[in-house]
Parts: sequence; C-alpha cells; structure tokens
Amino acid sequence: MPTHEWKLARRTLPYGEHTLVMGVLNVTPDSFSDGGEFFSLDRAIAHAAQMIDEGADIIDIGGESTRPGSEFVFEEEELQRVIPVIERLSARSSVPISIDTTKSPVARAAIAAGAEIVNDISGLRFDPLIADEAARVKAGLVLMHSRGSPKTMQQLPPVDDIMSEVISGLRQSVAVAEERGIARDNLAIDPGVGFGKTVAQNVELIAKLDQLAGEFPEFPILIGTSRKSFIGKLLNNEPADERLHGTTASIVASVLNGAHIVRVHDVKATVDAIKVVEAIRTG
Ligand code: 7PJ
Repeated sequence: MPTHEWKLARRTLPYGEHTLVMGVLNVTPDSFSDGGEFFSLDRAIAHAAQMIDEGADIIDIGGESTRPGSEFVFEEEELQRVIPVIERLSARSSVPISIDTTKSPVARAAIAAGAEIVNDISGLRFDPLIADEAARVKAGLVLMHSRGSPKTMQQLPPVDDIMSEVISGLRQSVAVAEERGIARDNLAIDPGVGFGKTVAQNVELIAKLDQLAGEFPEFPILIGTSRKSFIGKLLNNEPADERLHGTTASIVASVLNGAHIVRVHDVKATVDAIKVVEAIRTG
C-alpha cells in the first residue's frame, strides 16, 4: 500500500504502509484505582507510558464510557477526568493524543490541553460543534458510525444491510464535517464495530472492510475491535479480560482487509501481530 498522510493539529501521520496503533486509555472511576476508590493520575500516566514504550503511535483518552448500555456522563465530570491526564501526558511525551468524546466543550478543552485528534463515536450526530473545535486548530477528526445513543443502541432493531447503513451514515458525517469547515485531509473514518450492530454484522464489517476502504479511498480507516462483546460471543461468552487472542485475530483480519489504524487495549500483542502480518503482506 502506498503511503498517505493524515493531517493533525501539529504534525502529519503517514499511513498506508505501516499500520498505526492507537492505545486506549480509559479514565473512568473504575480504572486506575489508587488502591482505594479513587482514580490515580499517576497510574493512568504510567499506563500510557507503557503503551508508548510498547509502540503505540497514538494514545486515545476517554472519560465518558461510551460502551453500549452505558450512562451519560456530565460535562464537568468528564472534563475533570480527562484534562489533567492530557496535560500531564502532553508535557512528558510527544505522542499524538486523541480525545474520545462526543461533547464540543470537552473537545475544546482537550485541544487546549494538547490533544491533536478528536475521536467522535457519534460521527457528529450528538454535537456537530465538535467539528468547529477541530477545524479551528486543524485537528484530526475521527468520524465513527454508530446508531442511537450508547444507552439505547443495543435495543434498536437491527438494520438489514449493515454495509449500506455504515456507508451512508459515514457519508452523512463527512458532509457535516465539511460544512463545518473540516478539510478532508484531517478526517479518518471508522465503521464502529459493536455500536448498534449484531454479532454477524460486526463480523461482516471486518470481512468487508476492503469494500468500505474502496468507498472512502481518501480517508484513513480506523477500526476498534479490542475486547468487544462480539468476540466474547464468538468464544463461548469469554469475559473481556479473556478476549486477547480473539482480539488479535480480528486485528490481523482488519489489517489484511485494509485497516490503517487499529484502536486497542493490548499494544504489545498488537504491535507484534502487525509486524508479522506486514512482513507477509510485503512478501
Ligand atoms: C471505539 C471508540 C471504536 C473509535 C470506543 C470500547 C468502546 N472510538 N471508542 N472506534 N470504541 N474510533 O472500547 O469497547 O470502535 S469505546
């Protein structure tokens, strides 16, 4: 694959030849405990540092659990969770930081604190002003396909043609982004595995990722399969912490089918798998 460039606020990331790894840093109260019931900033930063050592190209920081079924988090709370982490991480590392949020005030504060990418799981459906914040500084903007809200998406009746639904949803998101002043070379797109889709549809999205890439040839394709419940369901209901091998298989398939960026919790396993896949792909 030839090399292309994804433009972020302060740099350009080459993609296409080498698959980029986005490491997930969840900063919710149930992660990085200080040993008691409080969140530890030091532990969150240490985990980010470990992912960077293991080869993460991007760190994606999220303070609103957007997992299917999760509750809404208020803006103030989300800001208090993510901003100190972004400030600290951007002061000590040059790795590009992404903010996983659907709220424009959070995107704005995260950018001011050092984030260079905004990752919106709603594809600008919840708060289109997210695009204005990204456009102001020419940040990268990830548009992910999803249906409904995190609280309701798994109750929605399934659509019958998931590929057409994802393609038309993403076209709509790209159109909104452009109307709000985002340049096309700042965009990345994501089919949104696990967000309002059945197990079979998640599998289909990975199997046909090359088709999605063909529909959006100008944009980097990001995909997040890591530890998701469709993998658990394919593996006899394995819990999230037992889904590493299943996750790795989904990553390998995604890379062979045209993913440019993979969003994962287990960076070392992913980096190793990608090295081997890329050696094979290059021949
Ligand atoms: C994704 C995400 C994903 C992008 C989450 C989880 C749920 N952002 N944020 N793509 N998933 N771009 O990690 O299980 O698939 S939160």
